[in-house]
Amino acid sequence: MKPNTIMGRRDFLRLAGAAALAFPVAGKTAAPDFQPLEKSSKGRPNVLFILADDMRPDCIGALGNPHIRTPHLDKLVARGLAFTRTYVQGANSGAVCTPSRTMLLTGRSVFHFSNGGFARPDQGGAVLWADALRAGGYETFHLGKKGNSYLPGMRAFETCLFTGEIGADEHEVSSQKSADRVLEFLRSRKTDRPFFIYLAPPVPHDPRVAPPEFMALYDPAKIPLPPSYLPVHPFDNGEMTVRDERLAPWPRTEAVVKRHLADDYACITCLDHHIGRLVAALEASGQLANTLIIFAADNGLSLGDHGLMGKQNLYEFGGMHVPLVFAGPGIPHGTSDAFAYLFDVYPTVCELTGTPVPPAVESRSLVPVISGKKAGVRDVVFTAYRQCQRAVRDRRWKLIHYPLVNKTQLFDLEQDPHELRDLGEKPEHAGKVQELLALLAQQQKLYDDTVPLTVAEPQPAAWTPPGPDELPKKKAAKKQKAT
Ligand SMILES: [Ca+2]
Repeated sequence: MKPNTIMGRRDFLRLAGAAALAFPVAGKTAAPDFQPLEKSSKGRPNVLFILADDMRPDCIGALGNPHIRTPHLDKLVARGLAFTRTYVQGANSGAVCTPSRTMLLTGRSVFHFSNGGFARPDQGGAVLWADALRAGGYETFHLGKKGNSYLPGMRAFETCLFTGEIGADEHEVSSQKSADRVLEFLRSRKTDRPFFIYLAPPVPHDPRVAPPEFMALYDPAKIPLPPSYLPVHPFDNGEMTVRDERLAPWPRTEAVVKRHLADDYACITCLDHHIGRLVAALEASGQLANTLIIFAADNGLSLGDHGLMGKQNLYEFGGMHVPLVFAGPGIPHGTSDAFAYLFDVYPTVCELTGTPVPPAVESRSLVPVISGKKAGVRDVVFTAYRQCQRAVRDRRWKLIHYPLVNKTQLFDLEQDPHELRDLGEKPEHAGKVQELLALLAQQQKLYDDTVPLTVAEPQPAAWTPPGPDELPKKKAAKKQKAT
């Protein structure tokens, strides 16, 4: 998705500012029968964007998980629109957070920025999300983790706080202290401008600890295993011993996986509780009806699925599939199975707030779906992980290809949403594999992904886990650099 023109950042800000003055009300592409904004006295909705860190798409009660308690996210889902097929486009690093957040903050594809891996040095034309909203008349506020993100994108916010500066890097109190600081910001605001808050605490990222009252809510024995649970991944996906995968020993026992799930759920329920405090404060101050709230996560996570424990894979319940919920003025109620990329949030928020979308933004506004004008904005989703994994899916079929071991998986997601039955070697599906490999190559070309789908000397796909004497000690594992 290449923009037709690359407008300089300064030029865009000048023009965006002028456009905001000339067209202070949203809906530049809205149909006459769709009014995305419930106009306040100032005519623009506030924006509260909450970005969880490492959260699976199946960890919101209202979206079908009866084992987790998320009453406030449930309310958000009930009065909003959940995009149930939202994906991070890919990662050029084991620290999936970094490319994911860079895409969000720049609106640029992972294949078009240059922090290593397979990326190309093409970031020059980017207009940062904070700058776009600020030029559109917003007061911009950021509070999030500093590591594994995109510093220029965060520092572009008028107020940029890092969780480490307010004692919120400590995971047990991170949700609470982050919410406290946002409430302080809301109380102390002096401007008439609407706000754009970007809140990204390091939760439920490991170490998965929450205050005892939340940890006590979950008995690991009562939490079911993921449908795709396996003790060991059946082959080498190119990233078998990355930091996250070393958070649990091999084989992944049922007890260990359930413990990880319980801890993860406790951290999410704690985050949910503090989201509830923010929503209550907005309601008490009369601002809730005019505040667009968006909840998402920077990446997904495997927790025993397919024998994996991290986000360095392309399974549906793996690294790239994330939750995404919009709620607020003009947002209909329900769920959408339209394909979305997480970084679609940038142009979507622009359009919902009447802010011009910078030409350099490569993702797509979801407003045509939100407004009911279209069922979707793309037909396929393409995802990537470093040099070793590529995937493409349509509404029924999904192919994952591993170039370094020359292995291809094919799943019928209609019949097999948890990817339990690999059809890639079945002769009757050879045509479908070829069709999807061609579609994958087409998507690579579209986004300038130059990673070859075949290598000269593929490695054997068989894989044996490290033995117990090769495992890191528990404390050492926790101290490993976060991804
Ligand atoms: Ca993350």
